[in-house]
Amino acid sequence: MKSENGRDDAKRRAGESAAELIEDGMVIGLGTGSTAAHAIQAIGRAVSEGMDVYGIPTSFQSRALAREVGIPLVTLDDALPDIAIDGADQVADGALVKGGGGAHAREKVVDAHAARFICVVDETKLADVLNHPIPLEVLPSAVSAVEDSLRERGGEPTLRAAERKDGPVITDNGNPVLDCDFGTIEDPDVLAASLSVIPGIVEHGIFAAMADEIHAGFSDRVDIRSV
Ligand code: ABF
Repeated sequence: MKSENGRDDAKRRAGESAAELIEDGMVIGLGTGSTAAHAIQAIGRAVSEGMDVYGIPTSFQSRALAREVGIPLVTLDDALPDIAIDGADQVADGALVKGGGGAHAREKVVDAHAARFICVVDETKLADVLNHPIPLEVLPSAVSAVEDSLRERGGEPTLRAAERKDGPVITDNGNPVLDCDFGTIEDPDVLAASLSVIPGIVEHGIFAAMADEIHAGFSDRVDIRSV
C-alpha cells in the first residue's frame, strides 16, 4: 500500500505537469480535489511571477484556493476556458468517473466548455474498466423517485452522508448526492445516456469522451496520454 505522502507526490506531479500547459492570456477551468489543487497552486506561482491568466472555479473549494494563491477569477459569462484541469475518481480507457467531492455538476459544465480538458490523477485512479460507484446530484424532492429509477437500471444507490454532522452531503448547488453502484460498467456512454434522461438527476458523474489528455502521476514520473 502506498503511503499518503507518496500518493500526494504523485498527485502533485500530475497537477504540476498539467499546469505546464498554461500560457499567458489563457482562461483556465480550475478543477476540484487534491490533485487539481496542486495545479491551482502551480498556476498561482506562475501568476505571482507575472503570468497573466484568469481562472473559472468549479467549486467553492477551488474558488477559495484560487483566491488564496492570487489567480484572478472570471465566470463562464465572461469567457469560455481555453483549458480545464480537473481530477477524477477513476479513469478507464479515457472515460472518467467524477463527483467524489460532489462538485461534478459544475465541473462538467466548465470542463465540457473548455477548448481542451486535461484530467489529472495519481496512478491509483487508473483502471482497466470503470467499476466505481457513480455520483449523482439529485433534486432533494426527487431522491426516492430517482432511487427507484436507478434500481430499475440495475444500480444500488446510497445517499451520501455528511461526515461531520447528521444528514446528507449537500453540494454547492444545495442538492444531495446519491452514489450508485452499477458493478462493472462495460459501456460508459450507454449508462451515461440512460442516467441523463432520469428526471430529478441534476448531473451524473460519468464524463465519457470528454478528456483530451490524462496526466497520470506515478512515484517517479508522469504518463501523459491523449484520448
Ligand atoms: C474532483 O475531485 C472530482 O470530480 C473527483 O471526485 C475528485 C478527485 O479528488 P482527488 O484529486 O483529491 O483524488 O476532481
